[in-house]
Amino acid sequence: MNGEGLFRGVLVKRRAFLASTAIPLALHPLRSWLPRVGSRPVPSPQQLAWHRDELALFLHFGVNTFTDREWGDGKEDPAIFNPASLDARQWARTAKAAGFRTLILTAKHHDGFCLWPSKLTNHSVASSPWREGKGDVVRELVDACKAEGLKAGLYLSPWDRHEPSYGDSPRYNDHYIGQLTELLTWYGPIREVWFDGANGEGPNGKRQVYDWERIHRTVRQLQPEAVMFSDAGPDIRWIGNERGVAGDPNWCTMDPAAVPYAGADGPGIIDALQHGDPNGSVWRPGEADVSIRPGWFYHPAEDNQVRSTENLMELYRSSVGSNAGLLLNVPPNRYGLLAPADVARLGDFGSALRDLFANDLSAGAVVEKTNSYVKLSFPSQVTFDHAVVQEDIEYGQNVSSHIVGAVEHKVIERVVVGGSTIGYKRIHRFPRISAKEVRLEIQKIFDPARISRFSLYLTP
Ligand code: FUL
Repeated sequence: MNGEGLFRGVLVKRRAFLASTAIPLALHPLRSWLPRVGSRPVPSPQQLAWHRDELALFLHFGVNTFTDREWGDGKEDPAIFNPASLDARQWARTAKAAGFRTLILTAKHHDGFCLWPSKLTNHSVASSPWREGKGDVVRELVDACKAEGLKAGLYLSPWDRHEPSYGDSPRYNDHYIGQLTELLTWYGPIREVWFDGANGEGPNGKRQVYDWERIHRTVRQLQPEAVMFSDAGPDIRWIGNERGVAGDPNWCTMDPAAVPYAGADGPGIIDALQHGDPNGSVWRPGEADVSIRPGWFYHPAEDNQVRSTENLMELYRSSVGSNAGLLLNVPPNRYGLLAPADVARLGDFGSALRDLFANDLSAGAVVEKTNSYVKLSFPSQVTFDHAVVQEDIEYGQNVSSHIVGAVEHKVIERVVVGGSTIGYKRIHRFPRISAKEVRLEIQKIFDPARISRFSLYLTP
């Protein structure tokens, strides 16, 4: 994980270590470093629910699945879309069993082919032989989510390489809002709307200018419970890479001017997305989108390149465990099913997550808690290799530096691991250690921090 191990292995005298924490927080010298106290942004109820969901499954599916490409050119014949045994319940069951809470489907990718029978184009499932032109993948997704108690989300690519009006900005913007309106009014609750910033030229040679303000307004009006994702939020921001790795530090707050619109390019943008901004005026946490395979769409040649369970666990630590959401792409194949290798891997990932976090060792400790530290005292030595820390983000994100220390022998306190931000969740992994006393020390803050969890685990 990024930044993990900053202080790993550093030995300090117990007295010196304790001295650094003994000062009441209000008098702590680092307090003068605070740029601002109070009125820090907090999450909306929808954002809070999104944080707690942690895991979402991304489903890239469409004509590219049948052409073996990543980006279609919009000239694909709808007749090629014909999944032999599409079963959205299989997607939802697999996701649920592995602990995922939301399914996000590419209702339209850059090729413009619509997985629902849009009234605004013929380039859709209505023109394909699948279910004799009466099929609707969005409907099947939504129904499957409902049946499994999951949330449904949709990706609607603004870049459309098929639609003739693309590039004629006002006309295409009307078309796009029309498609968005279909998706957000025909299918009941949609909980995440995912906007990609890709932006090209239309057949007229002009670059399309998207009307983001109108797009966001439309979503808010039609689905007030939904969170909107893009480079520029407004609710959830892109984490700045497609490797599933959040920045260190990673703030949920952001300066909206740093990334003014989806697809904005230039110096400092990736940095702003990776790290957020401790002084940012809006709550806009990062989501890490990453694929279980090399490509976003299913390619038979990648069947033996599915990420390992250990790699997925590492992704969990570098995203959710670094204060971001994880949006893991698992693309349906040409049958319209998640491929056997992916299903097996997701099952193993779910079990590994459950096994790792099944036994919270801190349950057996006497807990001493102040504003600046949490001390766990055990009746006898415990052995652990993970620490999970959470801030109560309902009150904002405030910690910018912390360490975990352990008393291994009577007089030596060892700094096990150090880190910067905590936020919704911070997971530290380190070589096994045995101790009778373990402390979380909050070193730098913006406002007084509320630590809601300090747990220890041992990899089974
Ligand atoms: C990108 C797209 O161009 C990729 O095809 C994929 O959909 C990814 C999630 O977003 O910007």
